[in-house]
Amino acid sequence: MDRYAVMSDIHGNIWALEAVLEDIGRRGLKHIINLGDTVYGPLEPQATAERLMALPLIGISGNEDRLLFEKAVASAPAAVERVRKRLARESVDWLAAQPTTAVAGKELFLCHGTPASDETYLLERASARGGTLNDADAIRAQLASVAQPVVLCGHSHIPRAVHLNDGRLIVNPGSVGLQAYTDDAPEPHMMECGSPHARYAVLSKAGGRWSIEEVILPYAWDKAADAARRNGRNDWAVWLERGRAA
Ligand SMILES: [Mn+2]
Repeated sequence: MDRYAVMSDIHGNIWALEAVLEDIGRRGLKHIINLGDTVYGPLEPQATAERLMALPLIGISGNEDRLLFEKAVASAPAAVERVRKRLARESVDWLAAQPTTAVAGKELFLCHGTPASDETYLLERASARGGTLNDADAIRAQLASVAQPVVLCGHSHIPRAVHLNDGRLIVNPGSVGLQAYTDDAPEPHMMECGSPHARYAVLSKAGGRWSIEEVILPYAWDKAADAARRNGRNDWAVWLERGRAA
């Protein structure tokens, strides 16, 4: 039987990551997939990178990982520069070495946003009121180049399993480390899960069919929120504590 633990959008939340890795260990899952946006944010980017570099992960990068290794130092926004200053050179190199998409175990295609863009939501239309499920045609159009029957994506931080009428399955495991946020680009919008619990997914194939288990775990979100406040991000602290964008 094929079994995978699928994580995404850890965002430097080492406390949530430890809770997820403990659960993965308890279940004896050997194959771990990470869909990117791994360290960016006001939490513990270096500790998160060190923890993950020691694991046999199948990993890809996300749009906010990319900011850390791609932009010239002089042109990077202050928030990006703050995170980069806290990362060891080898952590930045490790992020830069991750591909933007990957294939795992023949049937799984991995992307952070869509196959073509790490900053486009595959499954949601984003608005000031949150993410709503995208039309099936719009999702299928984004996946025209993908041959695999299962697509794993992240980026929106909203756990979902979507089935297309061509038989394909798209799974977003949600976010390990950040259950709500607001963003200004491409237009002001927000995402929220409604609880601060860490999230990841377990995919298993049995009898020729894939099952998805969405795992929702308590962890020390007060510690993560304290770290955000210490680093001057009260907005992150509220998102972390409440799983709500405001
Ligand atoms: Mn992202």
